[in-house]
Amino acid sequence: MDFKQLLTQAQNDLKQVSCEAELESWRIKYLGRKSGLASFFKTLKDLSDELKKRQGQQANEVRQQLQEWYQKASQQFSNSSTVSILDYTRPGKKITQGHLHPLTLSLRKIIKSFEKLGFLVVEGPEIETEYYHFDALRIFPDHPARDMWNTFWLDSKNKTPSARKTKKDEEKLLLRAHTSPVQIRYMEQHIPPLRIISPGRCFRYEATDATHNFQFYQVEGLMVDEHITLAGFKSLITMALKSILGDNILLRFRPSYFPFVTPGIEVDVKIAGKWIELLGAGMVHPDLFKVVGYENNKWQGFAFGLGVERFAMLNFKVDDIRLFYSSDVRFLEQF
Ligand code: FA5
Repeated sequence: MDFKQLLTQAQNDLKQVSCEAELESWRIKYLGRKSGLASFFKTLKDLSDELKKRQGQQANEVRQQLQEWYQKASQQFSNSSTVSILDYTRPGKKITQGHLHPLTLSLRKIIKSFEKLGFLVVEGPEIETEYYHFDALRIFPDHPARDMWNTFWLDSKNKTPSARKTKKDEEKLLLRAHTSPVQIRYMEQHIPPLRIISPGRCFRYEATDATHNFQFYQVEGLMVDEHITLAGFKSLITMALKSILGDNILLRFRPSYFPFVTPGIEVDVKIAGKWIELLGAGMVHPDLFKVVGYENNKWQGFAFGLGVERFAMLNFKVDDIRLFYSSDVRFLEQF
């Protein structure tokens, strides 16, 4: 086989190659399984030992040379092809942009409207002790009102003895079913006047329906000062709710019962001919002030706890609370 001629021909052919497809044909012709060189390697075994050695070596060198040329050329094509596939005149790919969850949007709206009224945002733990969640709020063991908060109790045995620093830490643990324990935690640490809201997740061991979920958000509110009245609360909450839901809403204040307020009320809003309960509220029970060590008879306060999902349902006209937790993109994309 004339290796010299083969190399010259291969080199000349390579000069004509102008795209990747042509280079591939070139590779098949000179390095492929059916190439002249490959056939030559097959005949090598029939030659004498001396010829086999000499010609075999030459053929190997030729193959190496061809492979080198091939690699160089294919590298050039891959460099230039990245440039050629970029067509700046084509319209770009649409990037789908993420956005906030409707509950986050509602929560932010509620927080903003209370911040405008001078309320400070504070947080409390989602895992609570029986003391803060029930006893300090006058919901004593065996009190029928405990049934109002269907509770997820936690296995507190897991708590290590070193983590139990005080008597209160030995209490049974639970997932909070309302944000009211934050009232006690905050008042223990601060003296009035105070004005706080506390947004957060709550959990209830109950069957779900269109307006109830086992997990939901509440925003707790607490204002303590001298000369606080229920009338004052009514005007403040009306102002806040109108700024969140619009000036045209109709509100209804109903008497209700919660052990930690006296008197207790509930506030409903009328939507599409139906009254929907938005929040529970009332004047802080004087026993709570005793529990946190406030001076006798000096302070009054009001507290409220509102359901964020109910707001989101009204705001976005969603008729089933469970949709917020479904992670269904078809639902979420609408906000
Ligand atoms: C309470 O949880 C009281 N802590 C509220 C309160 C605070 C009263 C301060 C007085 C003073 P209630 O269980 O009614 O009350 O819940 C308050 C609001 O949370 C309800 O009006 C409702 O909007 C919302 N909510 C309650 N349970 C659920 C649930 N399962 N799913 C969705 N929202 C709920």
